Amino acid sequence: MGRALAVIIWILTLGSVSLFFVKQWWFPTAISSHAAALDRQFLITIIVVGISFTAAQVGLGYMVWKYRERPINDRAVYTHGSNRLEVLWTVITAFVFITLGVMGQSVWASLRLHDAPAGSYTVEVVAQQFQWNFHYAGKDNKFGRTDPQLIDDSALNFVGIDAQDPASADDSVTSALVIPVNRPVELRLRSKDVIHNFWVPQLRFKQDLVPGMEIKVHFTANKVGKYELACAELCGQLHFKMRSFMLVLPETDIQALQAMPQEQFQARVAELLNQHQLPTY
Ligand SMILES: [Cu+2]
Repeated sequence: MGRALAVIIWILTLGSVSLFFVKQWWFPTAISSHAAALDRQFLITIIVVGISFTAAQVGLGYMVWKYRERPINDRAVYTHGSNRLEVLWTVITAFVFITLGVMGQSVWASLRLHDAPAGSYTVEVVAQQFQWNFHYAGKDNKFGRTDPQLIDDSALNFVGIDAQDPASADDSVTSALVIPVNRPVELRLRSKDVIHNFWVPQLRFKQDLVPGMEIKVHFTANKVGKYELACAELCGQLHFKMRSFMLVLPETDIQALQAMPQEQFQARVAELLNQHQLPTY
């Protein structure tokens, strides 16, 4: 029985590790400029973790095999273990994980802790149960004033735009995110109710939207197309409805959209969403 169990452990280990070599289920093709660095970091992490996992499971199988039950009537022996070994593998593990963390933090920080480059395209994102609202500044490049008191879902004023403010006259709000290709984009993320999470797998990052906070992230998308955008935080009963799309368009299309009044902007976005196909993966 002990031998069979050891063999099962080894087979399970081999099976699960081979999934990573087959790459049948893997990330969709990335479309952001920071993705290569992030994917490289992910690969390094998965290799380090994979080697540790394999070594631990092979060792486990070996112990199961070696100390299997045998038909001899030996008395059990007490062993205390080895403090030296305990310290050694704790230090090695800590060193490996801290090193991986330090290696990965520069990509992470470049998206979040540094200011977006000048000339970035800014979109204000307001998440709510259970929809996305993307607020665009329009041709004046100035966001109209918003006020939580003015939020009125029944009047479709989801982000509380103040119609009295002249800067808000050319603003638009859509449920899909529309951004230019090859130009830095800054998202200012906020939530009206609970924690939501912005996720486009092709961009290779996830970011929480936290009530009471404005969180900024920036990235550059480098491929025109339509991509799925999901809320990746279980945010309530209809969480599954928080699916939307991100459209990456040539700069000229963005300029044209910016110049449109809201109804036209929304109609054009709906049209573009129909024209573009999701990538297959
Ligand atoms: Cu959500």
